Amino acid sequence: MRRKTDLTWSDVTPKSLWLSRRGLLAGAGGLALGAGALAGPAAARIEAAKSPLSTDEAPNSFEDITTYNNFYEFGTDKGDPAANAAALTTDPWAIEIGGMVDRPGTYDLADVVKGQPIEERIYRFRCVEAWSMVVPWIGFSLSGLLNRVGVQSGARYVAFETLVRPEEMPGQTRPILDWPYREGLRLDEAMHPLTILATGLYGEEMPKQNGAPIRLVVPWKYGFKSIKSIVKISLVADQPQTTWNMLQPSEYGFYSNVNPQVDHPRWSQASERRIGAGIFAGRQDTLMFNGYADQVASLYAGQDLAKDF
Ligand SMILES: Nc1nc2c(c(=O)[nH]1)N[C@H]1C(S)=C(S)[C@@H](COP(=O)(O)O)O[C@H]1N2
Ligand SMILES: [Mo]
Repeated sequence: MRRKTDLTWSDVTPKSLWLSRRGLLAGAGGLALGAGALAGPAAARIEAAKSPLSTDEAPNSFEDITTYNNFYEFGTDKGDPAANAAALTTDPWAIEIGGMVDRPGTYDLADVVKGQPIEERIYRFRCVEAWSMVVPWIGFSLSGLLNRVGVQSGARYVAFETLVRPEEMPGQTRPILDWPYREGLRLDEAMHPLTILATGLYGEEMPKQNGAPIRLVVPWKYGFKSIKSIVKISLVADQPQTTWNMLQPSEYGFYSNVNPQVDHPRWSQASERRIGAGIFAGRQDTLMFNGYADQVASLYAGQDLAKDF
């Protein structure tokens, strides 16, 4: 366990130094991590290879990423997850993988991760509420896991569910959302190399407020698609029910691709506020598919994205 007083190097290292150190380590063999010597007592480090899929935009600070969160199981204020998530038991952890797969079962977390190449993926992250961050995730491509369990030919979608445990998740004692939190992807979206299961960030195990021990990250979609603390993955034939779409289908679509041309009914999606940029920074333009259009636009060829929002 990491004690409150134990700061790790990402807490205490200025971003510029962290970035230059990252560059140095990259030169020294392609591994971004292994900086234990700087750290003193630290949370478990995760070794991760750098990825060409990372952005070179500067990551947000560890503090921004871990204190400004949406995780309604712990409350609806941005500070609630950081205040309440420490109580969540994340070890042991298992994921039930089922539906149209060759090897269904309940897999321990270690077994889920086993054999998957762990990479650092520095991604832009755009919430539907029109704020954004840059996060140095650690994880592996969801496709690697799906290939391992064997996707059967009838499967067209992947459905995900978060843990239900109201004893540890105070938000779940109230009907804020229809628990469990549910999300889903079309199979081609799930198999896309940008789509990852993240087990950490800033080179450390995933902080609980960010979705420990394992969460989805789909960087070209609004943040609510990136479901946290996953306990169930199902391969299914039909488009699954998803939490925000169930709550308000006119406002939150199944696809929820970042799209500056399709506004939310109650606010514009044309621009965004970068968390941590400072009060004088101003808003920045939101990019089609959150800047990942070159990689993902072809998935939606022939679709009307105003209709399939
Ligand atoms: N289980 C669960 N997953 C969730 C949410 C949630 O409330 N519950 N919030 C979503 C939303 S709206 C966003 S913006 C991101 C926030 O991720 P972060 O706190 O790591 O930035 O998590 C998404 N995944
Ligand atoms: Mo969000």
